[in-house]
Amino acid sequence: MAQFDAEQVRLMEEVCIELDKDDNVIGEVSKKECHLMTNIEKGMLHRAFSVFLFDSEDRLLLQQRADEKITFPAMWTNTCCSHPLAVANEIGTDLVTSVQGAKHAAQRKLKHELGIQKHDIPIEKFGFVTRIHYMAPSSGPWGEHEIDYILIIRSNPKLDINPNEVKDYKYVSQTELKQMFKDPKLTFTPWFKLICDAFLFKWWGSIDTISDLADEKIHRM
Ligand code: DMA
Ligand code: MN
Repeated sequence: MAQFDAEQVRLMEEVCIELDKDDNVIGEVSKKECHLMTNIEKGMLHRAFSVFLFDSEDRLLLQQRADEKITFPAMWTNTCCSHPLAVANEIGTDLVTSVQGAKHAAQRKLKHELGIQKHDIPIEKFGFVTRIHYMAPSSGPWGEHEIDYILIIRSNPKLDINPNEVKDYKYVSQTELKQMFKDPKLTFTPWFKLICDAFLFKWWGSIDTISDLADEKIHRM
């Protein structure tokens, strides 16, 4: 790990939630162990969340991951992604409590990555839409294999960017995002592309009534 950023190496010690393929909690495992392809190839799966934050002009806040990130560095992606941890207010035992846990984790990481204060992102303003199960290799020994809780929120937050996490950010309309996808100089995270291709442009335009589109399914992608 000597070649990696010390702070990102430290964060690899976080304790993630290990799952079976139906999203039942089966254990606790370090972020590092969860993201090694050798473990993923044996079926190891963990819980994650992805936030899509839209401003009052219906633009989506994107971030470009920092060069320091160990997985998927420098790629453009949705507002914020991370993992609910195996701690009391983030781990859940059924779908209702797991969704609540993902929202608490989202508040924690929106603050850590983008400096967004809780009053700009109150728990009750997050809408849960669905869960996505996907696997994607990154570079070297690293990859992702997650059940990802998709959360949507409307807010015009004040930002205070953490450069160890985020290299750049941008608010985009649907047209601007489609233009970005055509730019060969830009790269995007695999989960963001999957979610855009399957769902995002259907959700966009219904952000304030997103719970009407919610389901209890786990979409295997
Ligand atoms: C992991 O995101 C979560 C998903 C949905 C890929 P991440 O690599 O940005 O996690 P962290 O910010 O905790 O490093
Ligand atoms: Mn992960």
